Amino acid sequence: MRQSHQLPLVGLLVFSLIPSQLCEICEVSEKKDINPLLNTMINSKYTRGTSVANVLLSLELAGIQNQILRQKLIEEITYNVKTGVSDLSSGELALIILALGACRSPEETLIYDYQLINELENKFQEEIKNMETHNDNPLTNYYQLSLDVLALCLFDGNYSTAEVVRRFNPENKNYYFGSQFSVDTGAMAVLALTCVNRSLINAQVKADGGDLMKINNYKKSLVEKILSKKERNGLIGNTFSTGEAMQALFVSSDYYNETEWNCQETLKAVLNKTSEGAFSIPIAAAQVLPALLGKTYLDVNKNSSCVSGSGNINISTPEPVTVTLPESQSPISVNYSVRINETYSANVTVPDGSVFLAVMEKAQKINHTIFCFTMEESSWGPYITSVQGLWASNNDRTYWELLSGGKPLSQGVGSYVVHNGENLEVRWSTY
Ligand code: CBY
Repeated sequence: MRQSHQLPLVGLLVFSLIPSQLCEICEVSEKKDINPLLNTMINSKYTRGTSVANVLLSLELAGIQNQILRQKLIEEITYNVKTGVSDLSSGELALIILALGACRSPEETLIYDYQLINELENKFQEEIKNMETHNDNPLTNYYQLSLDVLALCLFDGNYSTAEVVRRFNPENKNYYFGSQFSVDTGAMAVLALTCVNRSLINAQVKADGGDLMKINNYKKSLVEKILSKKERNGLIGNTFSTGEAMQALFVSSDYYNETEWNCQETLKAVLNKTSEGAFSIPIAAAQVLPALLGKTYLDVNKNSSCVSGSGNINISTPEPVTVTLPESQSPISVNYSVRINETYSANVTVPDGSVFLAVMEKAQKINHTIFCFTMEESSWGPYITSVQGLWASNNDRTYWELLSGGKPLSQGVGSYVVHNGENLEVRWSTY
């Protein structure tokens, strides 16, 4: 009699547990939803300068079996390594190590053939040295320093835990651009600190108790800052930082409680952006893909190959790329300004569908003295390095900020499509 009363109760309990358990599995259910990302990565040309390592890392983590593409990417990386590791920034090298070493792939040997860990140790030291001589400013930035620590930690390189503790305090200015916390940077730091944390625990060094506690506290505070950047639509920071924020939150579930983050909502928001074509450059697709499959960069040195939960995704026949209609050539006109202390403006006419860069090029033709500029190729496309002969500098934390209607853009000059009547600006700024 008693038992028969309890049975429905037990049933109810089990039933009520199921939904919450399901919620913890936060990855795409329909594999076709990630096809736009795969197509972007597969169909790209991968000429020098694009972020090949990022794409390879992402494909390996996703368990994508496309040997032709894999070989192409590995060739490109090997070329980069052979022709000059010295030309690579610390973070670029860290990404190469992560990509080559991902999931026990046979290419891991390249890391040791070319002594890449050793090279990275030196580059990390140079970053620190630069901070000591240049007012705490690294050669690159904290996103790259985090990648460095992550790669050194995952591949048994040398780094000092004390240095990590000294540098990665969440109040450090390098986590911020202006007054804004950089979600991308914070997320990468959480991944790095998680790795350091785990290896300290594994090593069971008692004297490290203090460091361990500090690293835990840093992580907690960074996770709070990341969660405070949650938007109403579920994105964290912006479209392009959300995938990395998800990775950071996946490895930090002990640091926030269930009510603070609805992973499904974030996943849905990212999938919406994916279907809108927001991740249309390879690096954007590569950075968001692992999280959609429930993976993180910490899975890189798992002892098995990185097979996704529901088996390998085999994409020998990718879906055809969506062909964008030819741009209508009807001209549009925008207002373009360069702001240093004064503002220099011009009305510029460009074909409809043009990107920011086209506006800058047109303005330069109109008045070279005022609108001349230089740029360099980055993994995200062209990055503006100087305007009117005034150069951005990492040592001074200065850069040329892009704005529309007074608001900072979340895309670079090569991607942002301008609109008729828009007020575009490049502004001499500090971060
Ligand atoms: N990657 C890096 O080293 C870059 C790290 C990163 C945090 C990066 C964003 C995040 C990422 N996921 O890759 C970053 N940007 C940094 C560090 C910087 C600074 C670069 C100088 C330095 N110290 O290394 C700086 C100057 C603050 C910066 N980004 C400027 C800009 C603007 C560029 C304008 C120009 N002069 O050309 C711009 C356009 C913002 C603006 N309104 O001016 C900008 N960044 C943007 C939009 C972005 C996003 C790109 C998104 C896109 N679709 O194009 C970004 C993903 C990224 C690249 N920056 Co920065 C951030 C985001 O929106 N989520 C490692 C290396 C190995 O690849």
